[in-house]
Amino acid sequence: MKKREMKMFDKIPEVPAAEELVERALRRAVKAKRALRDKRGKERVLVTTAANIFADTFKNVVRGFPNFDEVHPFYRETLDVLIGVDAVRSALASLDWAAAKIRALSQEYSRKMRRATEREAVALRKEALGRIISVVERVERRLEVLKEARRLLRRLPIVSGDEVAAVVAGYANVGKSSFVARMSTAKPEVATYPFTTKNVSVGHIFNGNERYVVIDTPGLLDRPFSERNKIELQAISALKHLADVIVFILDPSETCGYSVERQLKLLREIRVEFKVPMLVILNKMDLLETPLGASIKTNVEKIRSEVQEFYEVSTFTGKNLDAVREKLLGMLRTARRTAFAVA
Ligand SMILES: Nc1nc2c(ncn2[C@@H]2O[C@H](COP(=O)(O)OP(=O)(O)O)[C@@H](O)[C@H]2O)c(=O)[nH]1
Ligand SMILES: [Mg+2]
Repeated sequence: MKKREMKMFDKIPEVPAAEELVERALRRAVKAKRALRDKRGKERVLVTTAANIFADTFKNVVRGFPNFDEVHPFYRETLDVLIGVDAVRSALASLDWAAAKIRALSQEYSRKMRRATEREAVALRKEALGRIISVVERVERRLEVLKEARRLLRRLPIVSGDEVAAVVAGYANVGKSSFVARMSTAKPEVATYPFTTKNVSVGHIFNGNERYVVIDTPGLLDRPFSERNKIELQAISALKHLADVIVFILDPSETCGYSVERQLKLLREIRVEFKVPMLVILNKMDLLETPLGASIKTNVEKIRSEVQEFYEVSTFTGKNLDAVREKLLGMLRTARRTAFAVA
């Protein structure tokens, strides 16, 4: 996986808490002061060093955040649901304001201190630091918002705006994770999805120079929507931005614990909700050779009466997985072309 994309939100520097930042700035200012001999110079350097640390920290945070008009809608929507894009934007604007205000104060006092006596310089330094720190305190809440936004963004599954992704759906235990592991070369990365406590795993399918994402979302696309709470529905809604193709896995052996009827009901729901091309896969076909064979055959016919095209595979034996891979690559390629045509 390419570093550039993997580290998408790593550009955002750590956002310190106000108190921690004040402490750090004062400590460094005191250190800088020691290097000077002239008393008035010492007082001035205390102010300018602390001010620079505050202003630089704020500026770096502002610069590190992505432009939310340009990020993948998945990130924007997730951030919006959990924190609010407007809250983040206005927090960034506040930091911008604070940085400018602090620089202005630093210059103003620095000028005054050059003309002051030693005693006046001490008083001016106290006054300057007091005013500067009160600006920092005014953005305390904003820093908390940004700290939270950064934490959230860095925990999200990694998909860059120009990547094409297949999202895997189907009831629990039908073989979704086994399928992702079989399709993607690298060991899938696991990220905790912030809406739920569930893990999302992101694998990649490589084919020559092509690269696509396969996303497994356990706990999200494995139950009917009617059984969902609000948070889960929001998560699913955000996921819609990620999915260019849905891979829907059915288990006609029903060893997953769900009847084929229920599985087909979920398939219909997801087809309606996602409105993207769907690849239907029947897994565990190795069990045809077992006593379950007869009921599997019956279930395959049930599926056939509803689904025009599907692949019968086994992630255990690898049966038909090459054909599925080719088919999936074709669908992802088409999705990419469509995306480019729209853009
Ligand atoms: N017989 C058989 N069992 C399978 C196959 N694929 C997965 N399983 C089993 O089904 C169970 C669920 O698989 P998993 O990939 O974790 O399903 P998920 O919950 O949909 O991610 C596990 O016990 C697997 O060993 C298959 O092709 N054949
Ligand atoms: Mg799984």
